[in-house]
Amino acid sequence: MKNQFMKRCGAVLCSAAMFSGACSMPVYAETVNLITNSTFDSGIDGWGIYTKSDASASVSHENGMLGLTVSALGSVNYAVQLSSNSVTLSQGCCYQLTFDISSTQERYIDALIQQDGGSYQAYAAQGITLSDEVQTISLTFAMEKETADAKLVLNCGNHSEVLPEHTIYIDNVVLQEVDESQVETYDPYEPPITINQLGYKPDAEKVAVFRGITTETEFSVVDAETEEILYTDVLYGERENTSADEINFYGDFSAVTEPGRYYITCGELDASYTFEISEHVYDSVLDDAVRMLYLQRCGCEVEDEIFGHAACHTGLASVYGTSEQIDVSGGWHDAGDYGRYVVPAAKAVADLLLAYEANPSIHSDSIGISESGNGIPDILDEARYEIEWMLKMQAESGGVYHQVNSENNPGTIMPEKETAQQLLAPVSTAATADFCAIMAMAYEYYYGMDAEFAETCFSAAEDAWEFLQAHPDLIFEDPEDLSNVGYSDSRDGDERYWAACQMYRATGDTAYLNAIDSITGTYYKDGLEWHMVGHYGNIALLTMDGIDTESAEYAKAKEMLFNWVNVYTENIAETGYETAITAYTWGSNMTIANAGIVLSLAYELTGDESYMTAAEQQLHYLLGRNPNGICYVTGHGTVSPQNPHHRPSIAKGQASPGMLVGGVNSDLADPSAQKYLADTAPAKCYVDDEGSYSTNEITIYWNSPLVFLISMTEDEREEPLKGDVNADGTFSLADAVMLQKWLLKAGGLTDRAAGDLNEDHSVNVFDLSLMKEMLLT
Ligand code: 9MR
Ligand code: ZN
Repeated sequence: MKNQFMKRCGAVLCSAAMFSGACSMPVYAETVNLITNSTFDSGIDGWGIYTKSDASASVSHENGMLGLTVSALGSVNYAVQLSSNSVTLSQGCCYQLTFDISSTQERYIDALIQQDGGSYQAYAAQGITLSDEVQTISLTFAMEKETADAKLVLNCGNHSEVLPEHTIYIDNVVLQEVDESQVETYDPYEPPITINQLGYKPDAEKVAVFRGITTETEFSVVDAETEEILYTDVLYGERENTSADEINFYGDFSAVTEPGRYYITCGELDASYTFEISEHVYDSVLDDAVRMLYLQRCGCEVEDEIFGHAACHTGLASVYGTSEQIDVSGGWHDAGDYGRYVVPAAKAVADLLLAYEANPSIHSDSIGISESGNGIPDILDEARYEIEWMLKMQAESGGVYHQVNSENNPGTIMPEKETAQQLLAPVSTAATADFCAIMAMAYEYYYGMDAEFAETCFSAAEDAWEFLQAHPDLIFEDPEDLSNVGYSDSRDGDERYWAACQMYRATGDTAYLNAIDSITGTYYKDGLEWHMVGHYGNIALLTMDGIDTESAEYAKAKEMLFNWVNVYTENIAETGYETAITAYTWGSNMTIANAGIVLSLAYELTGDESYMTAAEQQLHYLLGRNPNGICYVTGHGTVSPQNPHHRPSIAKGQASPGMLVGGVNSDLADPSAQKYLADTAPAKCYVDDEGSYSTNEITIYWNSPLVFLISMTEDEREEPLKGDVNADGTFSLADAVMLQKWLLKAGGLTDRAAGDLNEDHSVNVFDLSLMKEMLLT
């Protein structure tokens, strides 16, 4: 077991002694610099520039360096390219590129080793933030593709920054073959038996996915405390999983229902990670996933031992194209960056409100946010924090500003350290319609606890609605001179549909029903994503009290939802890890959570339990039963992301808890993904590196569907019996022993929530002393 544990710590970036495509030569040839003019001693021969027609740049020879002066950035990152002479790279060999670089202007560029001709594919890539200080960049890579001619290319065009003319200086460029042991690779441990690392509810279907099977035919479930084999069964369902490039088998242990801690063994394979069976397995990840939003709060002091910070981004923001400045402080930072955008915020808030509606008792008032203990479930307090910010984003016209952000993203600093002027983008109809839908929801959800606030929200929704009617054709485009923009959405029919559905649900007024009918495109009635929100409209109708279930609107909403239910069900039957999707793009973990939500709604509407099982399978994927064998939520499960692309986590040198990362993305859309995943099977394209924003970033609207999914799949929450950490129904010495072992990292807790005796939101040594005191008296 010890050895296995060592291997399990292998989910790190390391120098690859085990690199698979090993260099064909026993010892690497010689250290010849493949760059012909590397020191620019007598000129810049051998180097060239390319500029797209909308860009402008020139090269010069200055102080023994090459200077690239960029006067116009053009529209794309490769609009200005500096490139070296052509070199031949041999398949299976390893190379190191080093160079010195600085710039008169702080900015971002990409350095690529790219095919010279053909498809211009990248063999290696690195993103670099330049400043006037000279940095030595070093990039080591293995040439895994066929032998080909290549070049060093620096993409110095438009990386979404507005920049004045500046000069980039480069010197001492060396590209040479090196020993393969110097190549950094990403070689994480892949557990042969994958399970939901958090565990399973007693009555859930429980199926482990196996790989690397040679002769094994059976598996066993072992009690982690007693080491006793409790259950043995046969493996079944051999299946070729092409997207993960492996053969899968399955082991069903649904028959094990007794609460406890277990692991699975199978012949010579490494045992699975230990997991729990308990009614409360997802309580703590749910609480943390909501609290993550608290940690994303902007504009107020955030309290947390590690991630707490003073109020940030509190200055007035400038309204685009005017001299006006307004207060839009508040809300949540969207993601790993500090922008605040209405469009993705709407998805996040909708998910939270729907999560609450789906399962009120599961949402406690003690997750550790400022409002904990105020008698209102924290999830509603947290959603309201964002709603109040959204209210500030509404202009007098009723239209809603699309976003607020600084001109450039800051470095990896805590938010209160970013003091740059905040800029508001113009009003967009997508943001206005999303806003209208959210305010109509807020009216409904908060009426009972704060009628005045609810009325404020409703009147804001009406103003937004008026604006939308007055601007049927206003198509939003990001102004060209506004940098750092995101979430552009010029197709607003789906947002308008959602707004109409929520306004109808809030008022019962047939005028809104007519508005629903006037939106005919099927495309508009689809999607639970930031840019496609039609299903939120469908959900509003399908779960509305007193809706006419015979109506055309209801029928259409149901048809739209079930179109996807059918696709998902087919995919689940065919994919190795019973996932509802077959292609992995940016934020695939959200797509999987969304699919789980749709499936659980199908269960609500039909009572067919197979849909609920299918929904739970999506949760199992997110929490560990996946080709990478990782629990994608930080701070939960046995192995979870350590290096998310998230500024506070990078600033503090540790992953902030409760964040669902974007997950597998086979498009390799960032330099880190390109560097580490070039040869990786599509369903495994994920790298736990802070540079991988296309696989390892976090967002508010990836966490929110996780919260919604858990709320849909989990049963109602009963208050745990205080102190009963082994969940055997009584509080006894055995609980103190379990807690003590857990504090010594020598075992787990079956019910963590029951251990928080002093209700300080953490389970620690103080709870143990309290427990001992209680047992002695
Ligand atoms: O989640 C967004 C994804 O759907 C897009 O494909 C991607 C590229 O445009 O952008 C994602 O959103 C990012 C946003 O643009 C900036 N903040 C971080 C977001 C998550 O990566
Ligand atoms: Zn902030």
